[in-house]
Amino acid sequence: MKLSIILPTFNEEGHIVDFIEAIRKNIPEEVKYEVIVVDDSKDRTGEVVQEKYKDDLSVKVFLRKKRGLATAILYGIEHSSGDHILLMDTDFNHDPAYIPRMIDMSKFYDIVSGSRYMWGGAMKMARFRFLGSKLFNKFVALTLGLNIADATAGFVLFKKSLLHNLDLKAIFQGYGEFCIKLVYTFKLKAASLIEFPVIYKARPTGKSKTNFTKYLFIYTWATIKTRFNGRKLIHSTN
Ligand SMILES: Nc1nc2c(ncn2[C@@H]2O[C@H](COP(=O)(O)OP(=O)(O)O)[C@@H](O)[C@H]2O)c(=O)[nH]1
Ligand SMILES: [Mg+2]
Repeated sequence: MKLSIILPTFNEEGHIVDFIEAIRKNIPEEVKYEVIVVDDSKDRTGEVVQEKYKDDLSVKVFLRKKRGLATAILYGIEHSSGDHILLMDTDFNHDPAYIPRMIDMSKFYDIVSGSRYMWGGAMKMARFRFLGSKLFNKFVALTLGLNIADATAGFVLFKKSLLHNLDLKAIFQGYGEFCIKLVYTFKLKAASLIEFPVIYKARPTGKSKTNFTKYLFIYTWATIKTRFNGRKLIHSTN
């Protein structure tokens, strides 16, 4: 396995090096990996990573400096060389301590997906956001026929070959709604998926970029569109 860990960053200067170090500590010795940072920050997140890892070929940094979470992730994937992709938020919400067990599970499943809303999972934040997001995920599962508790965590390890013949430009648009479209196309491909419980850790520095109410509307609309047009996200020709 070669693992490409894609890290989109926006103003994560205060903890990004600690985060990358925590990732490296948790990758088993026998696993080859690369860390790909795609930085759009106004602060010096990308530059700090560049300086720290200038002699380390396993950490690549792209200073994109234009907003867009989903397009940043796609950019990282397009510049990756691994056969497996791991997507993570860079603020410790997604705890690198889970990486070893995700790698283990990826030997048996095409997709390994962190879940806040199954037995053992949790997210310690405003109750309104937790319940809203949990309920929204039930709506996603029902609307798209996905047997999944958490389609929007975005903490996911999958085989890169699953991206073959997907309309990646149409999937990776906007903010976190790409997760819903991606998992839907994976389901259409009959890929095997396992969810495992994750507990979100608190972000050590900086601020969340998610305006929950705004994104609830955007994600709901994306889910409805996927229900009716999702099949078009897979090209039938190649
Ligand atoms: N490259 C890039 N990363 C972003 C952008 N917006 C958010 N992120 C990153 O996306 C991840 C999730 O953002 P966060 O603010 O933690 O959202 P929350 O966990 O939903 O509160 C973090 O790693 C952010 O740095 C963006 O426009 N560009
Ligand atoms: Mg976060």
